[in-house]
Amino acid sequence: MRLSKFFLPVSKEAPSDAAIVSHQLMLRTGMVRQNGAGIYTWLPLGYRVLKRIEQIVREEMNRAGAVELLMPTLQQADLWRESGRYDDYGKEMLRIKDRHDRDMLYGPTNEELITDVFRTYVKSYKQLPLNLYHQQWKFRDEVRPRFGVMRGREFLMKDAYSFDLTEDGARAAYRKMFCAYLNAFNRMGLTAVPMRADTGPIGGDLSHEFIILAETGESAVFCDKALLDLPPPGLDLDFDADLTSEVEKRTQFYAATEEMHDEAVFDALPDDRKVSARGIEVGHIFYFGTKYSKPMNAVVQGPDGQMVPVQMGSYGIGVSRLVGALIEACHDESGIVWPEAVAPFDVGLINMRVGDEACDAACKELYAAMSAAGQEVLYDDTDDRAGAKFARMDLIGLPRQITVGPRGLADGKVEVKDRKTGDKQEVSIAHMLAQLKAS
Ligand code: P5A
Repeated sequence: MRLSKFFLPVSKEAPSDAAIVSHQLMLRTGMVRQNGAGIYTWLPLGYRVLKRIEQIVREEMNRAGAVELLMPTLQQADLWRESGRYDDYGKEMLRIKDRHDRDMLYGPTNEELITDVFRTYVKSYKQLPLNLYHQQWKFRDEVRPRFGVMRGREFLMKDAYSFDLTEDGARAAYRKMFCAYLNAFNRMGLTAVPMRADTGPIGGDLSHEFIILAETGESAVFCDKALLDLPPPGLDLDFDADLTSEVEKRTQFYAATEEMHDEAVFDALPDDRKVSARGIEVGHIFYFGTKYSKPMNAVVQGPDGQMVPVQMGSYGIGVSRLVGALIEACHDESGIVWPEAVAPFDVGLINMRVGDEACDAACKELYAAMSAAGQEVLYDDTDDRAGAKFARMDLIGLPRQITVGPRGLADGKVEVKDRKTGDKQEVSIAHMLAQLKAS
């Protein structure tokens, strides 16, 4: 992508109304544009990151055996009357009337809708277990939308719903999601800590939040340091196996959000293992049994011929919130430092002298070779000053920067900079092209 043809409205000034660094950086780098309280347009740079996160989540859900579909954003109120949540949900639910005066709502979550899909098609235990998920926009009329996309009103969520015949089956489904979540966040370059959590309006008695530790996090959290040092289950995990030990390996350590905090248990930990911090909730999983299937009559025939309400759980990831959370975790004084897996482009190619025949030709050749090798390149072909170009590349945080200038070119070399470490190396173009061809 040529920068001269891209749409990257960066600004020098830190916006005055953005209270945390991720919100400031998302506005400064032109990733999002606020259109109303908690409502955003995803501009091209931000949209690229959102799509990369969505794809990692998709791959890890699929690996764990979940099946993707897409439900609508607008729902009929009738389904929510069946479950009893239409009145319970309160002011966070945006209620709408259509032209026929029917009550509709913009979905804050999809338990009712998916239960309706399930009861229409699934009648026998032989079709179980089943886990269906989608990534769709939600609307919650939050009292205080803030911190940019972290607490929006319209936000993108991945929500999965599991269906099992028995409670044991449902708990096994819960463990799969627990492990898949750790792998997904790890692939994004994040350490997410699973913590016992309150179930709120979703319900049930078993629930974990996945928390990224960050000073600007909205919730106070408490955990055993030993939990932070554990590696994720790994992408070679067998999701058909019993995952009890994988989960227990982690749940044996104390970790709780403020609502579930047990002062006495935490105090008993050795001092050097007590972590009392703030965190960002990037995921939340629930087991709630028959809370929706019973009132909505989602029943299946068991092996003994009896009809029983299906056992359910639901599993959410804040896909758009993750963009902010990632920036909170990955930035320095010059701007964002994207982990490779979620970066909007892999490489920033800087032409120091646009219009110079040799510089233009070298950039063109490198751009073509990197693209052919599957790398996404943002090519700065503008005639801005060198200082402005460097500052902008640092600000938007692409993992690698390649600078092509007349001085290096005289020796057949370009400068390669690692955004994270700041390390710079002179590399021969011929060598780089040969490597790209071989990759
Ligand atoms: C689980 C999936 C649920 O809604 N039903 C379907 C369950 N859980 S949740 O915890 O309420 O939300 C799941 C995740 O969505 C993100 N999130 C938000 N992101 C941005 N702005 C918001 N206002 C917002 N509210 C929730 C969080 O990451 C949460 O873990």
